[in-house]
Amino acid sequence: MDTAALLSNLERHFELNPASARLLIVGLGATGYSAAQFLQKTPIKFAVIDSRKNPPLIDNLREQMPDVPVFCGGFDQSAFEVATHLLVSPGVSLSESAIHKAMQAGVTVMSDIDVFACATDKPVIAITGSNGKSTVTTMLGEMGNAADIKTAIGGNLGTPALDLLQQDAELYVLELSSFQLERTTVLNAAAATVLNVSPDHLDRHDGMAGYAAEKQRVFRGDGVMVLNADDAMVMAMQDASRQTLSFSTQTQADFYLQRGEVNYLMQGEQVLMAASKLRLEGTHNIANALAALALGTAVGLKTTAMCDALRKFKGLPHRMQKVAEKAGVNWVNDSKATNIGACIAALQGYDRKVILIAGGDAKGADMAELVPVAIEKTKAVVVMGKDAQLIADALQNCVPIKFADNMKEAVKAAASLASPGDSVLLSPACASLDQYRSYVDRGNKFAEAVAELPSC
Ligand code: UMA
Ligand code: ADP
Repeated sequence: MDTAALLSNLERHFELNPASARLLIVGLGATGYSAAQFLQKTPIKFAVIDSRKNPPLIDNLREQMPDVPVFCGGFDQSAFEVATHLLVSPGVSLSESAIHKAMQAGVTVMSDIDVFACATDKPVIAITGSNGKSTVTTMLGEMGNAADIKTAIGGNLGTPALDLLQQDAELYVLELSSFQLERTTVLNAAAATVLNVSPDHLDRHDGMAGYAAEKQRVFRGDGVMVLNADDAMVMAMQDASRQTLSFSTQTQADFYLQRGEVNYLMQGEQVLMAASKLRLEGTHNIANALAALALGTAVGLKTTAMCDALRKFKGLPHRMQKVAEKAGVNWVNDSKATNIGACIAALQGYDRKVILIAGGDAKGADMAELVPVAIEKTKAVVVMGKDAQLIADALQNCVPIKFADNMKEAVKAAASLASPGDSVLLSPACASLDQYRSYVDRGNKFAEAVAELPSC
């Protein structure tokens, strides 16, 4: 799409007149930097603000865009006062007082996803949910490319949406977080899904209802809605006037798991593939595959190509990844389980009790939800991090608990509890940022600590 079409879309949807608009990019992380790079190629005047003194990309910005005004070290109200539009990064809360005041004064808030939507007329698949987003987004990328459709994947997954435009793809697959959706108004995805809703980010949203409402925004527009028939909160989002495809591992939906001597992935009466051909563990990954098949079907991808891609897909690191077998004990890294739903799904995949390592920042979630699955599926739980005590309080009297100060200690404690044939699962049910740079850092530290254990 050319710049004229982009500007016309921005003017139509956001009353953004390139001659008079003053856009302020709030947050200079991956999102803010990609927005600056993109806007620099347009006549729109913009500035950048970040509350950190030295945001990581400041040097790149100053070097490549020396004329762009940058404010660091706080949210200076005067920068907000001259702005007509704010492009707010997902990590910045809309309840920040400077943003709140600007909104009250009539300034328009938008997201990088809005600008992306105004900049492309190619089909977009939009994926949100509490868990499985990255897995399903990556599956669809492989499916699209297997079907010879040039497919670009990104968004919350890592590559900011605006950077994807450089790939000039025929199909875009976006993983979207509740923060991105909360400030997005014009994305009209050809197919969209809320994979599931379980408690997460409750420290930033207005309870579960508020969190689910942000997720539901993924369905804005008139594309195909892909719904999880096993999740009541998702099914409540159904709109009878819209084209819908459902998926389920429990009942006969449009795409479903047929259980029998051999379990099959089905589309109506048609057998798509045996579930055993998936290389990923756990029923939740069968749900992910069914969701990806439904989304791909909605945009016209060929079934054979999609199934080929699924058969080859090995999964992403830090999600139920076996890192070692030591002294007959299996060590599994599920560091990406940053909320309770992911931890529950991980535990439910086991048919014998495991030793669980959990903890970190619970983000306001109620750890009591872990009790039934902990009783059924854990032999002992090692807790660590900021909310270790919260988890211990919830699980005391149910399972033996051990405290650890860091990953090395947690791994040692788990090793002392494990016998040959056991599995030790790092599935923290919490964010990592209280002790680690990211879930990747946490998963790597786990693998390193396991590598240091004696082999027998
Ligand atoms: N900032 C402020 N003030 C604040 C908060 C942040 O100035 O109060 C600044 C920070 O100093 C920083 C910038 O804003 O310089 C950071 O922006 P950001 O936190 O929005 O992060 P980005 O680097 O733009 O990355 C974001 C997503 N991060 C978040 O939503 C927190 C990335 O998702 C995403 O990959 C990227 O955009 C590209 O789309 C990461 C994530 O952790 C993986 N997501 C959360 C999750 O999956 O649970 C939602
Ligand atoms: P997201 O991008 O939504 O965080 P990922 O695919 O990265 O999703 O997986 C995150 C965590 O959730 C991992 O621990 C993974 O094992 C678990 N998970 C993946 N899919 C599902 C699902 N459908 N339901 C519950 N948990 C899941």
